[in-house]
Amino acid sequence: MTEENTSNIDQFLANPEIKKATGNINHALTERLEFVPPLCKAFNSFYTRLESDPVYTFQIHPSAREKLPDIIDNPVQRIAESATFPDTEKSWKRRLNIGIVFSGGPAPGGHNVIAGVFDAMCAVNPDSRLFGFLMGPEGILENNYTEITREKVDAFRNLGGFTMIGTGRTKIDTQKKMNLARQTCRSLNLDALVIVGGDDSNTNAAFMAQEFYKEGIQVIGVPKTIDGDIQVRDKNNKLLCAVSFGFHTAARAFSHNISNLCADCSSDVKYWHVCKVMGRVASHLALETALQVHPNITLIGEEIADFIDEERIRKAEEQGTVDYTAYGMTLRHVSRLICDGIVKRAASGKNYGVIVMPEGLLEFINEIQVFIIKLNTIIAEYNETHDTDFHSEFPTLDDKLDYLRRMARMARENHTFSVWNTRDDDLFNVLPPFFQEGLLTERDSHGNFQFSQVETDKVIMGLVRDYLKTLTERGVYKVGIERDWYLRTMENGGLDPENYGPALFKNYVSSDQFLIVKESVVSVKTLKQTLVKEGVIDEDADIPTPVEKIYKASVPKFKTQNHFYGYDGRGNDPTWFDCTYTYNLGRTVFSLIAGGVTGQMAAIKNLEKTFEDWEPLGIPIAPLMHLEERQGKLALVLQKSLVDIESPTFRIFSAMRENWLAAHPGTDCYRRPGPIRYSGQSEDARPITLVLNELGRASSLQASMR
Ligand code: FBP
Repeated sequence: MTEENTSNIDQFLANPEIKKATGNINHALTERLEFVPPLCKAFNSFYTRLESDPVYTFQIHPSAREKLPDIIDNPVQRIAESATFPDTEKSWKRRLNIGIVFSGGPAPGGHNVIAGVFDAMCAVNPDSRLFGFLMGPEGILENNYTEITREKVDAFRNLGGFTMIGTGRTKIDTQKKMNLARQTCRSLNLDALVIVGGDDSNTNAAFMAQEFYKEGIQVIGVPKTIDGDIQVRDKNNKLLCAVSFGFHTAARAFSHNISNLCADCSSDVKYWHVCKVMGRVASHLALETALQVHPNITLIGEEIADFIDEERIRKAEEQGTVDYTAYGMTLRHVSRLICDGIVKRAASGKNYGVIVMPEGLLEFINEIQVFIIKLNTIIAEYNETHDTDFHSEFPTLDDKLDYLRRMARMARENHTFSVWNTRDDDLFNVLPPFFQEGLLTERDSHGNFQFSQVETDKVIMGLVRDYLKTLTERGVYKVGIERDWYLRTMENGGLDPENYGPALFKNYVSSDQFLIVKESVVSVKTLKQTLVKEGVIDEDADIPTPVEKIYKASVPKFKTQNHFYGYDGRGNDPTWFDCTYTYNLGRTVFSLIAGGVTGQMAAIKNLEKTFEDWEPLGIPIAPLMHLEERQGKLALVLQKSLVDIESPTFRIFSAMRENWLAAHPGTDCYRRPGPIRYSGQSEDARPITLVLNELGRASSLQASMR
């Protein structure tokens, strides 16, 4: 570049209009930063007061009582508005040092949690300080933090991501790590530590609350995860927290994109868009996306696991045996369900569509779940026995397969019990290598299987493709031919449609809109044979060109495009619901800290109702724990909530499924939820899952449906 050019471009860049057009600050961002979420009624006045609520009780696991003795009997704390607070005003207004950390995957709204804590804290005592630990719990262990200032908070209000302080998946799970965390808390003179995370991180929060109980460092959890699997009910099924934050935004983001795919595929009618949506285990995101978009096929893991094949059970009973494979679906069965939908739509001329499947689907397929558990155990045992890391010892897939093969062989030769036997090895070796690799992938620090690393969609769609090939060969998978087009094509070619129709189509007389070529016609050769047999052409005549054209239009091409919706949605700027929910969660956190409690999770009750009914509260974490298999051992963790297939929402979804498949002539039932908004309530006021459950409950749909 010449000197003259350089100075030209410099002048150009200095132009204020160009600066504005190319700058990082745009109108949409400024508006977002300025949005002020409304506050729950409880936060109307300066003070809040905690009120223990004995109405809510929990089924306590004995192991939780043993391990978390000082926080196990914590009650639910309601947060109430308080005009005056004479007795404890002094302690309430004391100068506080609070630490906050994000843990696990990002979820839209995290910055507003910080903003809520910060605003409430500063309003009460401007000398209080908030420290953000950097890059997740690792920041606590390494005393790596930043002081959160108003400037930082203002730069991230209502914005997605966890960019302000970052996040990470380190687990504080050993005494050594607990001691490091204690040192950090002491060095910053922390009064309270806030852990914003999912089920595992809130589990961590409870253990830290117990550990720091005697020194008076409070630990408060915040329910974060786009997966939507933190939902809390008490022993009597009373709902305390309907959903974790971030879920709504992620689902809306996926839905907006997937609805665009609906528009795409129904325009050029040539693709099936296969959309895998995040949700490590639970299928809440897939269900909400289905309700937002009405895709043609949606798989819900919890339903697949619940399936019972009555026919197999009956057959086994007749033979005096038990068929365990009759419970839950196999991968093959799932693929057949999809094929069924595809074939039905094709018959109505719709050889395109949208499929939504949850990332964690494999968890619900028995045969795969068994592999996951066995491999979890093998990897954990190897690491423990050899004090090393399985994945570094066996870096390639071949190395890993070799190790498994040796295990199976030893068990066979020595006649000993082994988690991995020859049968497992044989079955595993039939799987495609990319899938084997996925199942052997490294577990996260909490011992969770990393579903996002497995190409679930590829596995299932591979089977779908194979079976569709068989159905094509059998003449079952065919594209329906529109009667009008058939008539025009024949007449334009100078042929009598009435002469050829009954010979060519199996429903020429009965159907008025879409005609299906006979099953016996699966090639040009069989087409000719059929036409000759039906007496419409002579043995030595050629197939008339229009007839061949019509036949070719009936031959389906199965073309797919795969999409993964996850990281994009969890980095999205939050919806009105999540902006408001998280800002109020932040306020709730501060009230719990000021009220002196520990081992509580900040929550908002009545999220399923309209905003006016929202009630902030603290939920004790310890009583929510149960035992779960982690890294080959039973561990005390917060229980994940899965999709309840008896819930009104699921029942309604299930009832609508046939409509959304739209395997009939006419338009599809796609819904356009539109882009995410943070202002105005309308679409972004609440997840549809919550709305339907609430409406169902209110109209006692749930009871009547059972
Ligand atoms: P959290 O439970 O930590 O919020 O994370 C949820 C999630 O987004 C899952 O939906 C997904 O399977 C996983 O994180 C992906 O994790 P990673 O960021 O490690 O790839």
